[in-house]
Amino acid sequence: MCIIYHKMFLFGSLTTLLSVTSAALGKILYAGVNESGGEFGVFAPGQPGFGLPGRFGVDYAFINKSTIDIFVDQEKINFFRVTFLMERMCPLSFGLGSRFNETYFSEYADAINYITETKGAYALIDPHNYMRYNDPSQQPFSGSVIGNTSDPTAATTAQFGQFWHELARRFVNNPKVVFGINNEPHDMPTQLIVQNNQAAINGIRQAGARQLILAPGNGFTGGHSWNQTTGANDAPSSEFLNTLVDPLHNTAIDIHEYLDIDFSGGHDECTQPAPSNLAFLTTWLRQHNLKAVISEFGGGNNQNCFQFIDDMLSYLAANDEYIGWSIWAAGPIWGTASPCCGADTGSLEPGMLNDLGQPDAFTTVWSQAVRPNIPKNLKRAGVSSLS
Ligand SMILES: *[C@@H]1O[C@H](CO)[C@@H](O)[C@H](O)[C@H]1NC(C)=O
Ligand SMILES: *[C@@H]1O[C@H](CO)[C@@H](O)[C@H](O)[C@H]1NC(C)=O
Ligand SMILES: *[C@@H]1O[C@H](CO)[C@@H](O)[C@H](O)[C@H]1NC(C)=O
Ligand SMILES: *[C@@H]1O[C@H](CO)[C@@H](O)[C@H](O)[C@H]1NC(C)=O
Ligand SMILES: CC(=O)N[C@H]1CO[C@H](CO)[C@@H](O)[C@@H]1O
Repeated sequence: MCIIYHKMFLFGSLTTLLSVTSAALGKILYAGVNESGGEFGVFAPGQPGFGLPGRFGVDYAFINKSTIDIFVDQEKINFFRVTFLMERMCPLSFGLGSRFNETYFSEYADAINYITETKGAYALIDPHNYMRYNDPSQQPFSGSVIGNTSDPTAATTAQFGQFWHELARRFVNNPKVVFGINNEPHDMPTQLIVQNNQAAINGIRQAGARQLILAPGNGFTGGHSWNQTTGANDAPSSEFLNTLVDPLHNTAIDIHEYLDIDFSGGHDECTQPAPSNLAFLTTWLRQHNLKAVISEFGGGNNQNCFQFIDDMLSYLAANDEYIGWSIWAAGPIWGTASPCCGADTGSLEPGMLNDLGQPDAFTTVWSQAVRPNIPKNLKRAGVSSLS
């Protein structure tokens, strides 16, 4: 309680004390939640193509507008990461590129426009594809790695650039979108991630879009492993992610950081402290004059995790290198399932129950550990940006 009070005072005072406090105080511009559901309904080992294209509102859905109302009107957050599946946006019969399934796009655009235009919040556009395309049946491991020139069935880096050019073109006049290049690349050369990221940035800027871009690294873009090899000896993200070129200087690093033993978000116990695990990343960001958004993190329904989440969000608020965060996850069709942090935690969708018939993580994790850390002075207007 004491800590919370202190933090509110600091944020409330930020504008008046700017010159005194800016060195010590970070500036979180975006705070919010993942809206997951657009990628659902395809997991079926051994059955590639299962659930494609899928049925809107049955196999997949993007948001519940009433939920968005609760988060914006009552919780005062300003940031939603909205997932979709590239195999639905670009059906396999079209291939990855600039030809979209207009039905799926319009369903997605309706969610994005509701968040941004009706509610005035920022929406992070998230192709939830692990930098792979053509077989989501065993995500995160199935599908050809984009740009793998040894795989004749793989989409090319150029196609990925065309895909982003088209997506950005369609949102070019919406200042409140943020472009997340891809969810959690892993087990691929880090140099190829950078090539694909660069193709996406080029496509977005060539479309005339000026909004904030988030670029992921390797190893599921984990912050704790930023300076480590991941997969089968793939180079650390820290060796390459600083080489991206954005002519508008409006690209930040996209980081995921879970707090359980293996950083997966699969366990209900929190044992990995974010402040020490992110220390290298923070220094690297500062050295390269870069910013980061933690677009996925989470913790289970227990006091220990509440403390770990509070420690993490306090750390992000205190370090200028971090400009936003969104917790995993709410979404309209999780039901009693748990997107993160043990089977009994439940989702962050307001008003739902967990698998035991008890209130879900919106009532527990969100109210105990997230709500007290929602800054009062989030960015409310203007083109999404680093400041
Ligand atoms: C949307 O959310 C509202 C408010 O929590 C709830 O009453 C309603 O049942 C939800 N609709 C769907 C389709 O889940
Ligand atoms: C496009 O999406 C709609 C809605 O899911 C689906 O009915 C249709 O078959 C899809 N078209 C293609 C070519 O996949
Ligand atoms: C690229 O494709 C080749 C041939 O299918 C495969 O052996 C290799 O593992 C792929 N590389 C990655 C990073 O997936
Ligand atoms: C990565 O950074 C951490 C924290 O600074 C440090 O303890 C660790 O030794 C570094 N690992 C490598 C491989 O450089
Ligand atoms: C840690 C975590 O919750 N990861 C999830 C990321 O999103 C995919 C797709 O919805 C889930 O399958 C993962 O479990």
